[in-house]
Amino acid sequence: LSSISDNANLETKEVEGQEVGSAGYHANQVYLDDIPTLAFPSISTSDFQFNLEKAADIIIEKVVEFANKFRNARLVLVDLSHKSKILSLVKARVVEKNMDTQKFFTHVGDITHLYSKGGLRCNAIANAANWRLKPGGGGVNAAIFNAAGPELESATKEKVKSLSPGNAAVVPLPSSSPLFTREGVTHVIHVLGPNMNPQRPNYLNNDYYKGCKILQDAYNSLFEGFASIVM
Ligand code: AR6
Repeated sequence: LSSISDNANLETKEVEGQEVGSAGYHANQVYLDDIPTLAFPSISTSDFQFNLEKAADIIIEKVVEFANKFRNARLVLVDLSHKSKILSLVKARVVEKNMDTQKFFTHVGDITHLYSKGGLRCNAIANAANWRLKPGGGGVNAAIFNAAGPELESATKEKVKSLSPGNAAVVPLPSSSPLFTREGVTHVIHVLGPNMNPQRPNYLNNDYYKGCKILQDAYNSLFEGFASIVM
C-alpha cells in the first residue's frame, strides 16, 4: 500500500480505541503537521464516465506539476470505498514513480467527514460539480451540498453563476456551515470536468482528445484555486 502507512516521515497520532482499517492505517489519525491540504475526488470518473486509466495518468501528471511548484502543500485523492478502481490505479502509479507520500496520498472515506471520521484535516475540498452549480444530482456534488447546508448554495451563487468544462470556482464557506464547524473546511472548490455520459450536458461523444485536455485544464484550475487560498 502506497499511502500514509508507508510514510515514516509523516507523524501521526492515533486516537484511542480506533481500529485499524483495511487500508492498513488507523481509521482515525490526527495529522500533527498542519500543511495546507486539499482533498479532492476523482473528477469525471463516475457519473461523467471518463476512462479511469486516462484519468489516473492525468491526476498523477497534474499532482507532480503542483508538487514541483508548491512545496508546502498537500493533496489527497479521496474515494468512498476500499474497492475504488481509480484509487488503486493512482496508488500503483504513486509507487511506480516513487512519489513523496507526505505531499500526496489517497484516502478512503466520505469527503464530507474527513476530519470527524478520518482524522484528516483539510482546508479545502473539491467538488465534482455540474455546470449550473446546483445541489443534488447524486455523487459527490449531492454529498457536499447536503453536508454544507444552504450556506454553500448561497455562497456559491454570490461568487459565480455557472461553470464551463475545465474550470473551477473557489467558494469561501460561511463559518456557520457544518462543513466549517465540524470538519474545519474553509473553502469548497467547484470543478467541472469533461462529460462522457450521453445523458448529461456537453457530452463529448468519446472524444478523448478534447476530454483529456479538459480534464487537465480542470485539475490545473482546481490546484491553482487551492494555491490562491493557501499561498
Ligand atoms: N466522498 C468521496 N468521494 C465521493 C463521494 C463522497 N461523498 N461521493 C462520490 N465520490 P461523481 P463526476 C466519488 O459521479 O463523474 C454529479 O451528479 C466517486 O466514487 O460525483 O465528475 C454532478 O452534479 C467518484 O470517484 O462526479 C455532475 O452532474 C468521484 O467522487 C456529475 O455528477 C466523482 O464521481 C459529475 O460527475
